[in-house]
Amino acid sequence: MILIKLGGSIITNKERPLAPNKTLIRNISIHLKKVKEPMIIIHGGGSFGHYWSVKYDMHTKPDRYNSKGVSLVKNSMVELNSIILKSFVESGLNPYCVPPSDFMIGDKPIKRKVKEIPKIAHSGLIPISYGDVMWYGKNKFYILSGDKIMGILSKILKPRLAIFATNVDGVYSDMKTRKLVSEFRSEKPITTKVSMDVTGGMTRKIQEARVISKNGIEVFFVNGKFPNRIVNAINGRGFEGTIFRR
Ligand code: IP8
Repeated sequence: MILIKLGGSIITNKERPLAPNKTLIRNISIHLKKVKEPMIIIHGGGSFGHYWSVKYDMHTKPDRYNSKGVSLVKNSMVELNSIILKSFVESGLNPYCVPPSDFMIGDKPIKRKVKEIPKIAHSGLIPISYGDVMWYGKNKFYILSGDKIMGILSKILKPRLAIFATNVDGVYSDMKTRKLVSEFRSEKPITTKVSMDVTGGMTRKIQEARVISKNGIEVFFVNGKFPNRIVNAINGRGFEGTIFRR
């Protein structure tokens, strides 16, 4: 079983609010049709969820955020998720939406619920979850990122591999020359000076990837703009990207 995170930067146009990248979503779904192994997909917020969370100053920290903001973030993620579900169906896949509120209470996973998700994947459907705004209790909400969901699911489900598809080729040791780091060993401290991307999104992904790989799960960073790289990473041929290993 494989976990795949489709970054918001590939499924949406981050430069424009509420702009899905329908062509790439379609192209990714067509490529995923070639995968014969059960998989679980997580997607990010891109110019949907992030657009509204920035506007209403909402973060990963549980807080009493503006109710309209909470509602708009939630609705925008449902909308982006529906676009993806529709595209998957049109490509002949059978997606099954699993919002994180199905397997989380507050900021904790419900293990029994999480363990049901791969069963759905083994039945021939593709469970799809996404970063979301979550009820925390005591009138508080928080933003749960898709990267965090990758960490939570990996820890409980121990997938064969976890793939982060982003809009860059992998982790660069130098942003100027775009020199790619081909492999990270999680037990070693990072010695190379890693240039993070502008949003800081890559920092969080690297942290999450290191935690996942410490548990013995291989983590691949690939450029999702070339969906064949996702398929190659799964099939173990001609891999282009960065691998995190224990
Ligand atoms: O794009 C965050 O998910 P991410 C989703 O994986 C929201 O960080 C609601 C902003």
